Amino acid sequence: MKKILICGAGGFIGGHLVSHFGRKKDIEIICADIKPEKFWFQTDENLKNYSLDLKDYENALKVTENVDHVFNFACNMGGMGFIENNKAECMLSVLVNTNLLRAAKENNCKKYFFSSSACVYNASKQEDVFISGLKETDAYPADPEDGYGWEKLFSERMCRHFTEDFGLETRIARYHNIYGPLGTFDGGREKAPAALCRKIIQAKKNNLKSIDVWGDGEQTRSFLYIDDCIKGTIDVFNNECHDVFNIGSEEQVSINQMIEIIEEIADFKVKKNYQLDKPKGVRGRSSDNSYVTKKIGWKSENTLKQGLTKTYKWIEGQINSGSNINKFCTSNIESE
Ligand code: GKE
Repeated sequence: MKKILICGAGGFIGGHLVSHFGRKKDIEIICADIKPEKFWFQTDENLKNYSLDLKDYENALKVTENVDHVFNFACNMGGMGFIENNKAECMLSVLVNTNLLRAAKENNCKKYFFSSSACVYNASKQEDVFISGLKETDAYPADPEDGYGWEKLFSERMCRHFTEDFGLETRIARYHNIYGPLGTFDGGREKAPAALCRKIIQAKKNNLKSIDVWGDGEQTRSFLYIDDCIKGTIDVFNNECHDVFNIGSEEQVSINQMIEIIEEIADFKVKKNYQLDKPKGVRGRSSDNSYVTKKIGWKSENTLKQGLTKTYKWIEGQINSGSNINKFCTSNIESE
């Protein structure tokens, strides 16, 4: 029986990975997150669940004991509204990855996964509205997103050197704006897909004519549905190759185009109140999946419309039921 540790298990992607593994009989899952368990997005009381701070080396040592595989999603993160205003907090996640790597080495763990981000990419490649997708090689020369992106790039590098110097097998995926049900949609850390679904749901519910949109709406992104992300994560992890891989979508849309898709799902039209002083991030971003598809065969399957339909329905259900699942996200800790 394999022992798998999922760090950041109370967060969005971590929670979905726990639920994916939860269905398998031949593995034992251990979960860790800094949040108290009642605030985890998904939790299974039959698993070993730790609520502790992985910035602390002693805690990292404790949770990695006798573990075969480590998945690290634990970091302080959020959408543009969070990462632009909390650069030091984001960079402190370097302590999580560093101490987990040290502990994994000390406890002879066999393999280690690090969740990186499209925020590592060089800013000069993302200045136009529509860009050709970012290739894995576009991270260097380094000029990543300030704060959050620097931490991710540094931690990628740390993984690489733990492999080269200490023989710890590491795998890295660069996620491109992952979205879906059972994630943050309110409180300040939400990313654009969830935020805009929430705003349109609330506008429809309260018969409001307009929603606030950050920037001029012409900036572009590609958004990857959570099920594709989980499949990509497993594929990257299981592959022999330890190169860094994009796990993203190639369906590049402007924020205005994404709003049109959500309007169709909602069957409700809104006016856009553009807020030019809000955090905007890069002008254009999308993934080039040619390398990951060639090397390991992974590609995304859900269209943005399919993924947003499922996300919209889940958020609508949460809002209608008055759920407090997002309450904790207003505080200062949240994982991938
Ligand atoms: N969050 C949010 N909320 N963004 C909005 C909103 C809103 O109500 N209205 C418009 N936007 C715009 C933002 O100004 C930005 O230009 C774009 O949507 C995407 O914002 P985002 O989803 O918050 O985050 P980014 O794609 O800019 O950056 C995220 O990238 C990921 C990797 O691709 C990061 O925040 C990380 O969460 C992550 O690594």
